[in-house]
Amino acid sequence: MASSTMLSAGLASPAALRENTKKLGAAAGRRVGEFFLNGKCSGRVKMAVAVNVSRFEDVTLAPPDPILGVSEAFKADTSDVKLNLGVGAYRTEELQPYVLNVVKKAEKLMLERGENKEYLPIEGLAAFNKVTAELLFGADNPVIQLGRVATVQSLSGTGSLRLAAAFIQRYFPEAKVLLSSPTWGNHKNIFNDARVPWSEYRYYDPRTVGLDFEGMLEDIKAAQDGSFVLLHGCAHNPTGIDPTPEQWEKIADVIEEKNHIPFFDVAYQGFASGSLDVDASSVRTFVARGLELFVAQSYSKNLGLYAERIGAINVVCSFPDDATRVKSQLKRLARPMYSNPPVHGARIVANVVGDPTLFGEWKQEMELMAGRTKNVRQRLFENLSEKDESGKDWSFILKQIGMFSYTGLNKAQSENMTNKWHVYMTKDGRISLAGLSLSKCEYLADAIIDSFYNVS
Ligand code: PLA
Repeated sequence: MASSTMLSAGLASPAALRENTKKLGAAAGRRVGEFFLNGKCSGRVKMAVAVNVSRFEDVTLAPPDPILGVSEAFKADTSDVKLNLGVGAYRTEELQPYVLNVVKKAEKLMLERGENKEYLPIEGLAAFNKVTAELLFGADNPVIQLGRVATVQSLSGTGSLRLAAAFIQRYFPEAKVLLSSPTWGNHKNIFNDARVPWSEYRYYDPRTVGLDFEGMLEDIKAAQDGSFVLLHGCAHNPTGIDPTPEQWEKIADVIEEKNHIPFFDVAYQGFASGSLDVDASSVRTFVARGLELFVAQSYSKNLGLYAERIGAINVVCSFPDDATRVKSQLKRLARPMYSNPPVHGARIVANVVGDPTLFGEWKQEMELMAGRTKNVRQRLFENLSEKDESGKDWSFILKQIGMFSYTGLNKAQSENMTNKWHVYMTKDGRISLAGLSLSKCEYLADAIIDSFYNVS
């Protein structure tokens, strides 16, 4: 059958081919219009009718991703001194990627057990879901004991956020999401693609290079009741500026007063302070007040599982019954999106967190990663302070926490960092300290000072 079809297509006259293409184009056009893109879509493709005209003519070239695109540009640079401070990925002092020893040990165990590769259930690996919620809320937290949390393993932090966004779009169609200004760039893409409207609340104050706490509270207060408020659980990306415990309480007061729904993005638990519990304290503060909330979790950074795509979405509900229904709908949304999540990383997390020895070793390795990042932060501050003859106060770098430093460099200055100094970073002035070594701090300080004072 197949070969005869191919043969007849091969022998068809050009006119017949054109006619066929026209029919195909028309049929495809209907399908696109009626079924796949029901409603408005800015990127709609006009169907081509002639053989030598591409159907993809109207597809415009997307710009490189502001974060992941930096790694692509870095790879293409042949300079010896180049430095990739773009994406938040931990490197050793030798600037090499790091696979945690506990991950290697867990993988060895998995290999010995000869585990299979069958599909996971839609909600993911049960052992993973159990430990991930415990790690976040604390194993003895009543919300866990009472079965008030719907936990679904998803495709790392991003996929978990996207799944929750689809849930919000379906069940809270009137609601808006409030995002900090600035925030991780992909948040906007995620909610845009899920067709969830968003607006921003003030967060960063360039005058103090700190938190605009009053502005933040004012904007959260001014938003329509019942909005979702996206909060970075710890190590705010890109600023590295977190509220203090007292400020978190005040934020919770306003959110409670306005009947808003907190939505935490926890991408750096354990990586900010070096302690899993300290970094989860913002979330736990809100849970202790009996609030309903969402938390997206990621194991990319704290366990170095970047490419394994391991994370979860947790929805804390008022009653166990709600949690059961919410979970069933999260599964309903996940099934046509990606069917079910990957097993390999989920087993690694379950083995590491579920085994007291490996768990202890993980905490040590996490302290080591967070510690190295802090040392680099300190050294960069010292180098900048020594080299800068103007007496500018660079201590804001020390007040920031986590993988990143928000340098205050503008777009042109950040471009100078890359074009002149081969320092790859995002154009908002963010640098990943986790990708920096002590020995490169001096070079980086020279680059920052040159860009800061010689480029406006
Ligand atoms: N949320 C925040 C706040 C993040 O910073 C990141 C990752 C994620 C979620 C998603 O991570 P995951 O999907 O890998 O779990 N941000 C990185 C990488 C580290 C990125 O942009 O994808 C960054 O460089 O900002």
